[in-house]
Amino acid sequence: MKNKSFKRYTVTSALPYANGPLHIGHLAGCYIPSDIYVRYLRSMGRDVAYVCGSDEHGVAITIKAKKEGITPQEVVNRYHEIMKKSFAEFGISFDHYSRTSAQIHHETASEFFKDLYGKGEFLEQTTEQYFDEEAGQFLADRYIEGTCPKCGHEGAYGDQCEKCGSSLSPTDLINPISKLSGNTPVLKETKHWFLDLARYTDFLKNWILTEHGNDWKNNVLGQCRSWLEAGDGLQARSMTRDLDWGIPVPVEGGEGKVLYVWFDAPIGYISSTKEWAAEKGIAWEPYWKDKDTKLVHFIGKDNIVFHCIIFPAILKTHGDFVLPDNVPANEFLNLEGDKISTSRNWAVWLHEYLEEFPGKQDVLRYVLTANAPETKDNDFTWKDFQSRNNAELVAIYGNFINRAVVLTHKFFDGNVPAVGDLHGIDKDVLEEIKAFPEKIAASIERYRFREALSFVMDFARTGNKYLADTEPWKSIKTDKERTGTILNIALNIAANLAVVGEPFLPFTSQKIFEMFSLEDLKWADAGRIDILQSGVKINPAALLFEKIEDNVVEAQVNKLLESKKQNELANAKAAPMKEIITFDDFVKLDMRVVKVLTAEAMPKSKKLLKLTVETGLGKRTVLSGVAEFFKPEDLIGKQVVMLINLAPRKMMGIDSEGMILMAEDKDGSLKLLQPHEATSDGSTIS
Ligand code: B3M
Ligand code: ZN
Repeated sequence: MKNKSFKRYTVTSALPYANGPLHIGHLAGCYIPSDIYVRYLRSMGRDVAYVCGSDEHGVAITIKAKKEGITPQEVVNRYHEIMKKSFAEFGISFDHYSRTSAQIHHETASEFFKDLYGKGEFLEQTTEQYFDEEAGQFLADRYIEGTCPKCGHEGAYGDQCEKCGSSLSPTDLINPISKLSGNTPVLKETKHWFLDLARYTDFLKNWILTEHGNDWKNNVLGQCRSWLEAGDGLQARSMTRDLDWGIPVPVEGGEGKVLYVWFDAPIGYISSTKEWAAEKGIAWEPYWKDKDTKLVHFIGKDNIVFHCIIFPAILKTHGDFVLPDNVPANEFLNLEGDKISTSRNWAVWLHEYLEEFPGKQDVLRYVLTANAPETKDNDFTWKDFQSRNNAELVAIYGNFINRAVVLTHKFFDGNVPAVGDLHGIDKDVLEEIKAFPEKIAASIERYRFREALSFVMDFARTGNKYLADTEPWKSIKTDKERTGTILNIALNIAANLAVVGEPFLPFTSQKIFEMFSLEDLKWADAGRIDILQSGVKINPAALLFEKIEDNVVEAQVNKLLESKKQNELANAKAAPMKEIITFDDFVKLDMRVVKVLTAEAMPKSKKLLKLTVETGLGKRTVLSGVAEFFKPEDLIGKQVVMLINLAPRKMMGIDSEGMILMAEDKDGSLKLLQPHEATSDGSTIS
């Protein structure tokens, strides 16, 4: 709702699947944006519930468990803790972080299902679903892959296509393959409970396209419009699955079936709020049922259908819940020009980042916000990470704060100087200070965090320019009072910057507050030029940012390239077989075990070694392209396999009389073929 004032805010961010660690795509997609928004709301003194938790059901978890030979509960226990730790380390300031394997969530999701079931909202349908006869189970969601009927992407899952965002059913897939056995599945009857989404079309069209047609992001409206206005309309979607991991279907006939993960997961926001409220000893209902509550879901674009179509339909049907006021979904972040991929290890993992850049969480928060994929997919590059750190955080933000503090210690022994007569330049900068907080707030309120951060950086530039223009390091020589005025203003700009910068760079603002012995400053304090009173003693300058050298980011790029190479190797297929030959063709080949007598490098060749070998029929000279893989001395005395009746070839003026046989590995490296024990030179191979 435009400009409606709200009593409280319930802010959610997508529940991350507990099947792997977090990477920069997670932070950029929804966790940094939601954290910026919530920190700002708290600074504005608003009543906020910021809830999240681990998404612990679904096939992604059971596939991981099967792959590692452990239980799904063991998988989620591991990653629930890892993710919770990463969120805390990066200052993602949830009020509560729960998990969907928690009892309270099972109860809450079951209650929702029974409520819809009791209202007759489900279509109970027996349909044909894909079944893997070898694995003996139905294939739900990520257990089955195939070609997306909408965009042709060959890795589409049974419930959605990650490439075009389409929501799918397994039977929509072209050329479906079971991820369990690799076989083509068969169709088999099974009963499930379908949400007849078509029933909600009019309500959804009005609520989304009319009520929110002007305040939701275009990328979100575009996806919703494509579903709501699609020719075949909203399709009924199954809200249950033939799986043994998840929340048991709580109605007659539900044995052996569980709730679809996307039915229960968004209800996880409510369960998390319940847990949080119980711990605080307050009621949870106002945060989900009071019309004066603003509900905002922060997600990535692949979750739009679940948060804008399915979950609101469920909330609406339940009847007494508020609907999201906004769903500011981000697009995807790519890495060095390629899609971030857990399976290909093409990612910057948060735990690894912290090992390699300890204390630099704010640098990553800054870069991921400045480059956030707010309206289109965007790309993270280490070069950009380095240049933003060096040219913006070090050279502007940090340099300004540092100069103001260091000069105050140098010229005034660390005491905030008094303000004397104001010159024109002082009055101008004080006016500018007053305008920034409102400008930044307006962008945050509209979920434009990149824009808001650019205004914060402009604020720092203003401070930097004020010092450069007033040159207190010069004025001190002739006019101490004037210098004091300048530094007082500069220090108060720094204090203001810490307030408006806190949502984006919380760790840096904390350091500035400590330098100034300031606590509990709120957004309302921003714009004031007397936050730091004259005579107050400030602490020594703390290091806020430091230059990142070329070799550091080069190492990161090389690490990615190495993981790409390893991944390509792991997935590379063996060379295709050559055309079939006859036995008569084979018997023409005379392969023998031979012994290497001498070996030497060939001048002017990086690849060739010149060998003399004992073939059992006499000595031969052979040139072999193994110099990149073997030192000559490593070959002498070894028995190897040689094709001895290959016509001699002149190479570099030398007749090579035959060929040493090698195994070429996927990475192109050559391996010797040797008898497993010594044998006579000239032993025939057949
Ligand atoms: N677990 C995250 C994903 O699709 C999914 C979000 C649930 S939010 C209720 O990557
Ligand atoms: Zn697709």
